[in-house]
Amino acid sequence: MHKKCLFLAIIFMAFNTSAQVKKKEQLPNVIYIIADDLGYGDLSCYGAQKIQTPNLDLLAANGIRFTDGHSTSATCTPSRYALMTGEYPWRKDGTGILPGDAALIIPTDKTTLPNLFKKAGYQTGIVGKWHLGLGETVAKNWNGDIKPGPNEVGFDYSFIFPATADRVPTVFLQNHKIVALDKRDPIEVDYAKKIGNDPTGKEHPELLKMKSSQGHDQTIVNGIGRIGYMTGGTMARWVDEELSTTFLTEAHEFIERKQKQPFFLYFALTEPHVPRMPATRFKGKSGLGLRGDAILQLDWTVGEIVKQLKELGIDKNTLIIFTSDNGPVLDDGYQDEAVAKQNGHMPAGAFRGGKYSSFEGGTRVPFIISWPGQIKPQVSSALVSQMDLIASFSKLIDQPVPAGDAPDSENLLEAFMGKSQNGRSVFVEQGVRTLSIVKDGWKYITPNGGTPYMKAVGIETGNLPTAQLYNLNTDLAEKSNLADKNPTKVKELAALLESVKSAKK
Ligand code: NG6
Ligand code: CA
Repeated sequence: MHKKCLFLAIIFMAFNTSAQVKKKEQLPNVIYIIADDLGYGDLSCYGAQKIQTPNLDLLAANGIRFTDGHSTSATCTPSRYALMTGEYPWRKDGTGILPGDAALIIPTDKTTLPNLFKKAGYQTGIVGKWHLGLGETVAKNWNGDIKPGPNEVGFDYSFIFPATADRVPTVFLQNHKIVALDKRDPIEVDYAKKIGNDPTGKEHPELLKMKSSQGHDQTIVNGIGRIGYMTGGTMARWVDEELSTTFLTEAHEFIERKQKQPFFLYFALTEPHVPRMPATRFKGKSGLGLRGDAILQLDWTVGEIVKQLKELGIDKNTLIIFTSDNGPVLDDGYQDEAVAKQNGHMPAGAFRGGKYSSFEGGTRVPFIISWPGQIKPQVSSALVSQMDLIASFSKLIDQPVPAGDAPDSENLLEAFMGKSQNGRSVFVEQGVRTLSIVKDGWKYITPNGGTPYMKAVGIETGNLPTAQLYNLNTDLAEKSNLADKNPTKVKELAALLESVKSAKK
């Protein structure tokens, strides 16, 4: 009897482990690629005529091309906050565009997109732009271990830059440390006052290889004026022309190392954010100036990743998501001829506004999902957002989200797998100063006293002191404000927005 029990127990254990192993084998690798400031109209698969993006076109042709895919916000930090936490960023103070010395704003004790994967047994890594703060305080020692950061919110491995390409410190961090830092030349960073003796763009414009059109006149690094002051770390400073290939090499190496396990890679590209300074071989290639050249570099980079997956024979077991953190902008503070060489290119496609805007151009971005053999190629009009990935992947990898975490993330797995065209029924979009709400194609923008037009960047913000109501089903370009004609709808959506805002989360 005793022996029989033991025998059964062994059989049971063997069966159980083999079931577990099988399950793990079936889990797809996931690569989340997020561009910086890439607009809906910037890719040829989204209708761009003046620029060709063959690699992304192929990804879209083999997967789902979403036509109503969104970031939550029209700028970077809040949008990435929502992706990471599954929570609308406007619920939390301090989620606006962060300076390069900000403290970490992602909670370390809640579910995040990477720690969801990690819990399910994935190897998790981030390569690229971070912009969610580092360390416990603003004043921090950049020369020791810098934490908490990506490694404390779920990434086993990180190779990042702290904020944006135009903000100091212009260095890479590998896990907790600045790469190639010489202890004899320590780094200091200040956003309030000049430190050290490095020239600034303001005092020495003659040293600049690309002049600023607004701001960007503090410490000069690699001939480009930055936001913020830094001193030291001379050897560790990046060369902008090498930024993208450095990140690509890191991404390649991560994939190579982890190819045998299920992995989750968050690959945050820096194109086409300012300063646009692509590798020399892309310069002048698009005919649209450096912004277009940066988009060519971005497209090539994605192609190189797809190529590697095929070479390793893991392309069929790898799901790729490609999207952007917010809408596009031409002149974002440097004289890089983005406007002069626009040549009829429409970076936001048919949509009004762009980065910083409450109009659709602010948050409606390219959104592509590909998983060869598993997802049927199609175009989907489902309303989906990056914030929904936590709840959706939770189902795909069978890893539950603890109650109360990722409160605004909706399970849209069916839409993300191309099995349904139903997405969210309600979505709140965040401009710089104001919120809008979309339901059944109706969009209500709350009244706002901010400027209707940001002259420096040439973008309509969507701010108006009175209510705006658009019917996106018939008026994608938000040209016809129906608020006066349809006060009932305005009232209904205003009340709905209030209820979303006050929902206990
Ligand atoms: C703005 C910067 C802009 C860009 C943006 C953040 C100026 C004049 N403008 O304040 O260049 O850095 O912040 O972009 O400094 S984001 O994509 O990270 O949100
Ligand atoms: Ca951005």
